[in-house]
Amino acid sequence: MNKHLLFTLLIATSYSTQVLGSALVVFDERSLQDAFQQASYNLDIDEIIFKRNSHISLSAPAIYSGEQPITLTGKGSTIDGSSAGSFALNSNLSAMTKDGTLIFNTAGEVKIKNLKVANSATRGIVVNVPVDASDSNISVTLDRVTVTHSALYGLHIDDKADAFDNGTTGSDLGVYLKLTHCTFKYNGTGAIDFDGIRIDERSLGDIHAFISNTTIDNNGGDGIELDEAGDGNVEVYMNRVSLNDNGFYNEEDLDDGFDIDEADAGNIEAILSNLVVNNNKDEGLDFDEAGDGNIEAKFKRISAFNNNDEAIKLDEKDAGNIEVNLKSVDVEESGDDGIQLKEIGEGKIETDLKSVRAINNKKYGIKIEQWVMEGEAEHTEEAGSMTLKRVELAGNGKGDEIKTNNIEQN
Ligand SMILES: [Ca+2]
Ligand SMILES: [Ca+2]
Ligand SMILES: [Ca+2]
Ligand SMILES: [Ca+2]
Repeated sequence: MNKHLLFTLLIATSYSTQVLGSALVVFDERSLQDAFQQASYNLDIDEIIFKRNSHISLSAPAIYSGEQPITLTGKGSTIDGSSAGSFALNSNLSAMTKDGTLIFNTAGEVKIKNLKVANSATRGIVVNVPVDASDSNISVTLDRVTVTHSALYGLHIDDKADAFDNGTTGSDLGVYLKLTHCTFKYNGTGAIDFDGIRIDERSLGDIHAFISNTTIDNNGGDGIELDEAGDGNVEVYMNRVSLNDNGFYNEEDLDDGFDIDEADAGNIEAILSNLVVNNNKDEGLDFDEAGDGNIEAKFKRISAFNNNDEAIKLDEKDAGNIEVNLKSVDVEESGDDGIQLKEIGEGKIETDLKSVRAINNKKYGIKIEQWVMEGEAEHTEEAGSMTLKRVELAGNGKGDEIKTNNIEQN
């Protein structure tokens, strides 16, 4: 498209939207909807800039379906999504909807800065991965973004090919998520099983999540769930994150602070530091790995108090090992074990605990079990190992020894 034609087109279609180079300036619903539409067909538009501290109520979802990378520069603005779409409850009280307040149907990079999305009638921010997308991974970067009081997910990145997900159909791409200085609170309070943050990654591709200085509290489902199936890993790095008071919405099946489900080939690799994980209604950290692949975890300076089930639970199945390194980890007042590591199938556990405290947990303070088949009477594989330095257990319901199966202390 030549520049003159583009200019004419922008003038013709943007009576309510200001144009600033390759960016559009928005301040109300009409200009915002306009900007999303224009950016969806005009590859030259790569940024939508909000007038500082705008308050915009949407009466319908704003949908971006362009191919190019897009940046939303919020400048402290708030989008109210209380009238942007709706959902239907099905018979098991789960929700079906394609709606969200801000929807991005794109494999282009999505960046959002300094914006609040509040009161969404369905989901807050949604990124749908096109099923035929290829090239580079989906990339979503949020900085100083707050998503609160969404009825369903706060943030949803969806790589499932259809709503009747059979667990494996999705794009060949993976998902890269970066969150800095973000807040996800009070989401998932309109139907069961909706999380503050949810990534569904299917078919080929990894989930890479980098999250720092972020608050993920008081969400009805899990605070954050990373759900990966098909070939590919879940690789997560968190620093200075709170995961408190999540999982209360469905009393029949309560939810966690942080849930990872990794299936088929691939590892869970988690480096977590400076986390507070309190008062979640199921587990605090609940990581499940199945199929070929390992759990590799390094946790440092984590406190997890008063979670209703285990504070930290790592479960590895089928071929693969658990390698866990815990340093300055404090688990107290859990409703089950404080820390539970369980390895089933071919593979071993190697664990290194330094300055770990497990106090007043209802069952074991620490349980580390390596099996081929859970409950087998005889050990048929080489024992796993644990290395302990300054490990303190006290007041735990089933005693203050570490409970093990086929683990030798170094
Ligand atoms: Ca994929
Ligand atoms: Ca996998
Ligand atoms: Ca495995
Ligand atoms: Ca094993």
